[in-house]
Amino acid sequence: MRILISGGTVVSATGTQAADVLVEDERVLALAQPGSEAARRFSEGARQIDASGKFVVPGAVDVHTHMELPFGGTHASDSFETGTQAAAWGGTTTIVDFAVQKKGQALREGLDAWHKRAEGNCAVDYGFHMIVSDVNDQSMKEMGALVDEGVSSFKLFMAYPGVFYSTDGEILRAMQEARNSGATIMMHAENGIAIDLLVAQALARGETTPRFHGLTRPDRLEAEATARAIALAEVAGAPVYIVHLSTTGALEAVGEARAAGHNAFAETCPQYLFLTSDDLARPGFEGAKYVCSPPLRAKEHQARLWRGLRNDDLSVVSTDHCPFCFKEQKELGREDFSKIPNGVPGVEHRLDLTYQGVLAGQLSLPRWVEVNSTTPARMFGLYPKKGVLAPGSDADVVVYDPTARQTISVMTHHMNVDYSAYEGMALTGRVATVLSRGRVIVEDGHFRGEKGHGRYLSRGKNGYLQ
Ligand code: DUC
Ligand code: ZN
Ligand code: ZN
Repeated sequence: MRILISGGTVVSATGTQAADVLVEDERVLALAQPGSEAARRFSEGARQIDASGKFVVPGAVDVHTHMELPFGGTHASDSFETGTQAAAWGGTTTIVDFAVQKKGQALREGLDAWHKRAEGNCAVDYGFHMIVSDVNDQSMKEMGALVDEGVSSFKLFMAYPGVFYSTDGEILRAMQEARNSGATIMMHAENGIAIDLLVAQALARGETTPRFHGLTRPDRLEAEATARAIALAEVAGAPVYIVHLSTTGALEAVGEARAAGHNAFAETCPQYLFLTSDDLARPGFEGAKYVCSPPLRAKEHQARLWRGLRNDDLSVVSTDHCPFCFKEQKELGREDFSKIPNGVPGVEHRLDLTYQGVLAGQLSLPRWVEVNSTTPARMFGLYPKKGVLAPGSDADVVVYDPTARQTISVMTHHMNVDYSAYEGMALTGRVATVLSRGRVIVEDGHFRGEKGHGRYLSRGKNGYLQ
């Protein structure tokens, strides 16, 4: 099967060029000069996709999703089936989801359970990180074996005492193990012990509405935890990747560590670039739609996050996609904000939202590709199979229409959740066509993929440390 994607502007992390993309079976065969003899010969018998006036970019890689995550007595509302279809609609052709080790379980048990949920259900390729909730002799022994079989990153939590939380000693131990096995530790950096006190005090004062979720998780406690996580990583001699970074103070801690030569990395998410604490304070219970952790912050932080994306102190945009329906699920916390399941839906709109940053002059086009595709692929051991359009790479390709207009709405999105955090937001730019391993899975406003097309990805080690 041959596909020729012709007439478009190919955008990579390093620049733009007018080029035709030659796809054979599941792989990119070559990039060719438009109208060249090579492209002309290849086109005989090939299916043609006209990309004139459009960008042709490597499929986006979302390294932070939570399909079906059990949280607060319920489960994230997207299954691997619905969530990966929504990802495909938005040009994301690879996800790396978080398998969860529950307390008392082996890492392997948690990983097996997530394999069962995903296998045969995904529309795009998928891999796993592992959430470590129990740092002990056994789980530390298992880490190296999991790295060898393609699970090369492990998330620890400084928040959620009693659930996912690890002490500083446990974190240091896991980082030492990561240094030895070549794993990357991903950190949820919020001081959960201090936060739990503030939450209890707020509830005792009768402060129960969603905006108190934000007020009890102050940005200083993210900055403090981020600096502490980096210090522990330095002591262990291990790399650290700060997930869902949301504040200026935390970004400064990452920037200082990087300037000093440490292997500190960080991602942010569209919700921190586009939504604010004002959304959490919407009247009535509406703010529950915006409850996630870390919480949405004051608008002042956003300019600094965009700058971090430009100067690489923020290397990746991921979504932390963790949808809960407003009715029935967010509802669990109507009388008590601490019972609102944490998370916002977002897997479908990362490329489109960050493209608004390109239009606003916040990101260059190549940087847009780099933070959404190339760097996440490299950071999590998927490059150059994913994250680039080059001979031999998987033919995960997005044809992006930079002039199309759309308005985000629950009425038209494909995520299995009954609201959009971006309802009514008017955007310029839209995904036109998506290929996953050489197969067209989205075109002309139709989903043409299928459940089970997505394959499990055994990942290598962090490509920035090889
Ligand atoms: N934050 C969320 O908002 N949801 C799931 C877990 C997390 O850390
Ligand atoms: Zn987290
Ligand atoms: Zn998360």
